[in-house]
Amino acid sequence: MLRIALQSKGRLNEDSTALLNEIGINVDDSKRSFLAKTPNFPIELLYMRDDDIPQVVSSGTASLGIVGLNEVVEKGLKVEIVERLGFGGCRISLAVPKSVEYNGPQWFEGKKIATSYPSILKKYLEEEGINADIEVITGSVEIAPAAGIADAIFDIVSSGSTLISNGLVEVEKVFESEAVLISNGHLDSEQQAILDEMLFRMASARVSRDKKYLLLNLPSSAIDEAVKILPSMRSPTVMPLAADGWCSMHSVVNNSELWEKVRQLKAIGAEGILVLNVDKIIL
Ligand code: PRT
Ligand code: ZN
Repeated sequence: MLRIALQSKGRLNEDSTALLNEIGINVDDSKRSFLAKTPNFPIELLYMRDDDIPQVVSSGTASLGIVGLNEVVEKGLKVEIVERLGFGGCRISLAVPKSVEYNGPQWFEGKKIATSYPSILKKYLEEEGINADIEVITGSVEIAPAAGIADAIFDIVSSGSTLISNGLVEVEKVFESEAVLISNGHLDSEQQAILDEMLFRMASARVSRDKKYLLLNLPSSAIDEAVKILPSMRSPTVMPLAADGWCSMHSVVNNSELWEKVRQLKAIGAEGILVLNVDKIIL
């Protein structure tokens, strides 16, 4: 049995649950309790506030956790980053009131900066050789300058609209974050095998996301040219059609290249092109 700590509610909850479901681990979010078992996979889900996840993983209460890299780095506890998960993307930035004349990081010298991420900010200020006061605030950091609590803020930004609506301008992007899978590195062999199975499924799911399955009819004389356009996983599948001189070709292509491939295939006589979503590619 492997216990995984997840955010109970908030920005990462939905995507964390969706990731587990995508890799075939059924999570019934509607009926969940603080500690929930999954019916078809040997893991236990521990739901909690994101701030507490690095601590419960580092202490061994949970073996794994899904949390923002920002929380992991801020807490500075001993955990391993097993995998970057590609959701929950954001940055932690310095922002100043739009009325000030900003002239680079030295502007912050002697200023007061409000943040919920004092340790990441302290490291940045040290690296830049800036002396500034750090005012730790746990919520609504963006109102600090207007409320007279601080001269500037250091906070999470994603679309940037919260900054704009509070009359602030993002001036330094200090830290890039996304959701990560963390471990305390103390898994027994059974737990490691469960984690390996999860990572294998995640890798397959990730590869499948960008792929499309392509089916088309082609004059048999154009097979060689079509194989050059569609290298596929090994080589495309070719099957004869009932009509003489024609074949059907099946292949998997990157979504980003789809329309270019379609154009090239049409140019060599491909017809009846079908594009299907790929659910899973097993690596
Ligand atoms: O209750 P709990 O403690 O579990 O949750 P929380 O309120 O501390 O965190 P939550 O759910 O807001 O965020 C969880 C994680 O999501 C963060 O630690 C980040 O890793 C990640 N994340 C991604 C974000 C954002 N995007 C984000 N936009 N966390 C917070 N925000 C805030 C931002 O600070 C701003 O105030 O959302 C607001 C809107 O952002 P804009 O730039 O889109 O306007
Ligand atoms: Zn939190």
